[in-house]
Amino acid sequence: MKKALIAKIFRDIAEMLEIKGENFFRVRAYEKAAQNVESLPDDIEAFAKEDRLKDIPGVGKDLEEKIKEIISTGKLKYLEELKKDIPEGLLDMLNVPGVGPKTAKLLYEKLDIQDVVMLERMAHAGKIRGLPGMGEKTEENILAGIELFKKGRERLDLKTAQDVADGFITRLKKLKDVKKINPAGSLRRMKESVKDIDILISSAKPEKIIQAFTELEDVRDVIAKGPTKSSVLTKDGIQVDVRVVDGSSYGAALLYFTGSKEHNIKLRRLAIKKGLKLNEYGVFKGEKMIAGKTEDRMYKAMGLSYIEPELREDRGEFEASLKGELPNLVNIGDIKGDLHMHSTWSDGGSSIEEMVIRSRELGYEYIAITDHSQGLKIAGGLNIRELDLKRKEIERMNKKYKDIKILFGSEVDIDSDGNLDYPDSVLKEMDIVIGAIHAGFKQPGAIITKRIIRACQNKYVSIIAHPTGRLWGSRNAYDVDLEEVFKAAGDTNTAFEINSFPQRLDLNDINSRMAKASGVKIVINTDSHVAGHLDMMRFGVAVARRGWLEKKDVLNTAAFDKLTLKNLGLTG
Ligand code: DGT
Ligand code: CA
Repeated sequence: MKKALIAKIFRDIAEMLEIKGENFFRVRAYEKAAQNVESLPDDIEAFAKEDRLKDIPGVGKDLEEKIKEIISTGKLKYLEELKKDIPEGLLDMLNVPGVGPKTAKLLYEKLDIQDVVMLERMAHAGKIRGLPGMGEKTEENILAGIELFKKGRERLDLKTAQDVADGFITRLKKLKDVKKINPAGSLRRMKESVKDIDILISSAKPEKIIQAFTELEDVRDVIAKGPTKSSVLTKDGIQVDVRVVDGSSYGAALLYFTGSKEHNIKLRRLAIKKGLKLNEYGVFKGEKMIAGKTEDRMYKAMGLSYIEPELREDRGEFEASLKGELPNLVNIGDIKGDLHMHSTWSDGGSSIEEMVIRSRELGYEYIAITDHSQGLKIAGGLNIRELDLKRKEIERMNKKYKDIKILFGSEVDIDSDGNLDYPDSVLKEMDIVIGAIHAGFKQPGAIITKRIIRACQNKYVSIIAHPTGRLWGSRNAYDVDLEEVFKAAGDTNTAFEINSFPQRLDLNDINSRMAKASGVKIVINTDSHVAGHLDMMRFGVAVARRGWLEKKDVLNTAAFDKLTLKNLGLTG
C-alpha cells in the first residue's frame, strides 16, 4: 500500500513541477522514481528499515528523505507546499486527453479554470477559443477529451478492481467464520472494466461478517447494511458489495452474482423449459432443491456442462455447452514466454538483466527484448549503432543465463504511409520484429487499414502490437477495418497481439475471437516497461479466455523449439 502512495505523491510532484514550467530533468527524476518504487518486488517499509532505499535506481539522498517522511507521516510537506501555488484540480485536468501542462497553466492563469468541471463549462461557453494558440478546434478536442475522461472514471480498469478486491478478500479471509469467499460479478468474468466489486461469502454467522466488513480500514462510507449484505465506498470512492449466504446455496449464489445478467436470464429460461425453477438459492423441482452447493452441480442439474465465468456473456456458450463444444480455454500456466518488452535501452525502467531475472522467476523459456525504433525519439528509440550494442548485451545475457532464450527484437514504428522505421537490411538481423502504430491515429480508416496491411506484408514483421490503439480513458480505438487486416494477417502469416496492459487490453475479447475465426494466430504479450509489469500477463490471458481462445490459438504457449513465428529462426 505504501508503494502506491509514494508513487502517487512523486507523480503529483512531477506534474505540478511541469505545470510550473520547471526543468525537464527534475520532472523526469520524479517520474522515474515513481516507476521504480512501484516496481520494487519487496515491501518498501522493510527496505527502509534495512537502510536500502538508496539502492532503488533514481533515489538519492533527497528522495530517500522524502520516502522516509511519507512512510512515517503518510504525506509529504514538499507536496503540500506545491499545492499552495497550484490547485489540485489542475492535476486532474491533466488526465483529460489533449490537455498538457502548458495548456493547463494557460487556462488557469487566463481564465482561472481550476478543475475539469470548470473546463467543460468554459469550453461549452466558447471561452477557450479566444486564448493564444487556441481555436474552435481546440475546444472541440477538449470536449471530446472530457467525454473520454468521464467514461474512464465511470468504470475501473481490471487491475485496479482486482487489487481492491484482493485487499478486501485477504482481510475478510482472516475472519474465522468465513468458510468460502470469491469475487463475483464482472470481476470474476474478468471483464476489461468493472463498475463495482462484488464479493460472495459463505458463513453460518452472516451478521458478524457484515459488521466486520463495514469496519474495515479502507471503508469510507457505508451505503447500505442489512443482516446478510452490505455496500460500502472505499477511500477512493470505489463501491464494494458483500453478500453472505449459507453453504448449501453457495454455488447458486455464486452463479447468480457472477452474471452476466444476460447469461442469468437465458439460464432461467432454460430451467423453465425443463420444468425446473432457478434462483439464487438453487435449482428446484417442485419444492425439492436438486442443486445449489456448487456451480458445477447447478449446471449439471440443467443438463449443461460447466461454463467458465469468462464465457458467461450469452455469446453462444449455452449452445456450445449443450453440444459439448465448449473451448478448452488457455491458462496462464500455458504461457511459455513474453515477446514484447522494453528495457533501459529505450523507455523502460529495468535493465535487460532485470527483465531476464523476473522472467526466469515466472518460469518462462524465452522472452524478446523489443525496444522502440529510431524514429520514436520521445521513447528513446535506438539508432542502428545502438542496436548493435544492444545485440551484444543480449548475447552476453544468453551466455550467462542458459535456461532462458533471450531474443533480440524491436517494436518498430509503422509510419504514416505504412513503412517500417528500419530498413529491411536491419530488420533481417533481428530475431523478432513487432510492427506498431504510434502516430497518425486520426487518419481515415482506409489509410490506417492500409498502413497495417503494408506492415503485415513486410516479410520480417512477425507480430502487430496493440492493433487498434485504444488507451483506456484517453484514446478511442482508431478506425481500422479489422476484417481486412485479419485477412492480410492470414495471407502473410503475421500474428496479432493481445496486449496485457490494463489500459490497453488490445486486441479486446471480441476482436480476439474474430481473429481466431479468421485463422489469425495470437500472441499474448505484456509490453512491460519495468520488470514488475511482467506480471500483467494474466490480464491478457483473461482477454484471450473471454475471446474463447485455446492453447493452440496462442503462439507463445509453444515450447521454444516449436515456436512458429513468421521470420523467427531465419536469422542467427
Ligand atoms: P458491473 O458491476 O457493471 O461491472 O457488472 P456486473 O456484472 O458485476 O453487474 P452488477 O454488479 O450490477 O451485478 C452483479 C451480478 O448480479 C450480475 O452480473 C448478474 C446479477 N444481476 C444483477 N442484476 C440482475 C438482474 O436484474 N437480473 C439478473 N438475472 N441478474 C442480475
Ligand atoms: Ca459488479
